[in-house]
Amino acid sequence: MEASVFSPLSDVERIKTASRLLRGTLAESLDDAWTGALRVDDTQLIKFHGSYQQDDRELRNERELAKLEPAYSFMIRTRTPGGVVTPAQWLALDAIAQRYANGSLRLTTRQAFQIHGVIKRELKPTLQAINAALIDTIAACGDVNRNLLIASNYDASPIHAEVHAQAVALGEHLLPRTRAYYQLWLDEEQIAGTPEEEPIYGPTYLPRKFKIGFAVPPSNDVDLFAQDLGFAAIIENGVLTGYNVSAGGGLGTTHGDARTYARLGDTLGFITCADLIKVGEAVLTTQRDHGNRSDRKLSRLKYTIDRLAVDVFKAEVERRAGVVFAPARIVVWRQQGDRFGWQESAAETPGRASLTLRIQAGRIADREAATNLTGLREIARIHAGDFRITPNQNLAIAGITPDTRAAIADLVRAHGLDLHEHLPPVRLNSLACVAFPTCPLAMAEAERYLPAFGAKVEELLENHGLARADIGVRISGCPNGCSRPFLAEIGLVGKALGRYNLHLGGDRLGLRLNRLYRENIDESEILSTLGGLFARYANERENSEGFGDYTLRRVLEVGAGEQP
Ligand code: SRM
Ligand code: SF4
Repeated sequence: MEASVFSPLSDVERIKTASRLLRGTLAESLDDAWTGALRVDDTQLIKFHGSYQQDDRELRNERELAKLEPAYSFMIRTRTPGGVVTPAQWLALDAIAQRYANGSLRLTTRQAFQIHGVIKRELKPTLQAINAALIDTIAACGDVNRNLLIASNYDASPIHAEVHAQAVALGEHLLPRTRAYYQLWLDEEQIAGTPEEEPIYGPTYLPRKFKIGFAVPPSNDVDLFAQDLGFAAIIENGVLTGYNVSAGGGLGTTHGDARTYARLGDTLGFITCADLIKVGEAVLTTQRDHGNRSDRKLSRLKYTIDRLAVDVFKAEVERRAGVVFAPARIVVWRQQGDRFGWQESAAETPGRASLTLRIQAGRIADREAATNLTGLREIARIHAGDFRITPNQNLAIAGITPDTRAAIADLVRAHGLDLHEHLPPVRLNSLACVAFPTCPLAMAEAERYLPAFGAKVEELLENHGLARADIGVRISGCPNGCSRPFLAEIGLVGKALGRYNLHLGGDRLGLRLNRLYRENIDESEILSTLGGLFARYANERENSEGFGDYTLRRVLEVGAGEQP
């Protein structure tokens, strides 16, 4: 481990250093019945355990006037690599959400579950219940490698399953080794004098969050180039021979801070499967030792790479891994997003089918219009396969047996889970982050705004004879970009309540960053701007030109060789 050259260290570095491998004073904070909050330093440490302290932002003023502390509660995020859970695990998470949280499940853009609204005294029982279902939350948040994003449809071919298994092995290798999680939440005894260390991370972990994705081309459903570290599976003569490796992707920015930017990963080259873990660890430790530990706005791997220069970074990874990158193999990307509806069985699971459902903004709840949560509970009771969260906040019911197929289809219809049969493409391929009321960083609505905004865009498209246009729309409540809006054909990025920056020009494959087109505009201006653009697109597009490509060519007028 090499000493950091950055000074002064950020406060989070001080907290990690003093934490005794992520323990801090969490035990004392949890025992303190006088407040619903943790001690300030512990609010940073609890992230590594898979939870964030939040408060209901809509109750802030009212509680302040009543001289009450904010309505503190906790969000818990699972570590579910590739988003796969069994029906029994689904039922357990559902029951946990009813008993301890706000009664809904949230599917995330990184194939995890989030539950919101857990109060402090119920954090421990909630985490115990999650672990009893054989799911954990270790490293789901914090300055460590996060939940792995893995190409969905992993039973589509034996290759998908192989990639999934190799990805999971890398994820396990990169898990923190501290026993703090087990001692704090699961009552494991701490044996005095037992040495404990973090062989990969060291005592201060990484400078910042670290994200890995695995794609199986031609599908880029994981938005591979938005990841700190990306692996694109290379299949030659029907065999998985290795991966093209990309590094330095990341989307978070800060309004008005030109030092921050969204960036796509650079392709470093090809490695064989045998070198996957060595290279994964080398990229992570290079970032551990060279990342900025002074200014957290500039500490992601993308900034480290730009500071060092890609070639220097690549040479350092090769030195650490003892692996030389071969030239990258040619990869053809043909699709992004999810394949909705029924997929018939793959050869290795004869007779079994899967059904991918549209879940708007990933929220599974019972509402007057549709009882999605109940429907999925009923399905979990009879389903013999598993459930898979897609990287786009949707849900696949995978491995459906012939004897349950009709019953599952009936339940899907009865509980309004059949949006994929009714919504036009523009509303199937949209994402929205959580934002209000729980996200402390939200500047504008996202999840709660998506259905209404989607309906208005749908109407606009219909008015211009574009009802079937397949356009990707993504809304984030702030420029951190949790719904990956900077890759969208139409991206809305929150600026203030009811106001957004409008970004245009992404492609439909997640291979190009979009550009800021209009700043700080409200709904009426967004819709009138889009209406005008749709009218032009309807008349001026060439052949099957996508909306993002069209806006790049005719609206943003980006010339060849000058891609954003
Ligand atoms: Fe995110 C912070 C939600 C995917 C970039 N993100 C947050 C927090 C935890 C707010 C906070 O720090 O207190 C949000 C919690 C909201 C809530 O109430 O639940 C939050 N992020 C989410 C989720 C749930 C969005 C969703 O609607 O699905 C996604 C959870 C993923 C998971 O399961 O692990 C989520 N976040 C992303 C992605 C997309 C991705 O990873 O593919 C990004 C952009 C890619 C990237 O990391 O560059 C993303 N989230 C951020 C950032 C900006 C990081 C940066 O480099 O600047 C923050 C803020 C931060 O870290 O300081 C953030
Ligand atoms: Fe919160 Fe911003 Fe992420 Fe949305 S993009 S969940 S508002 S941090």
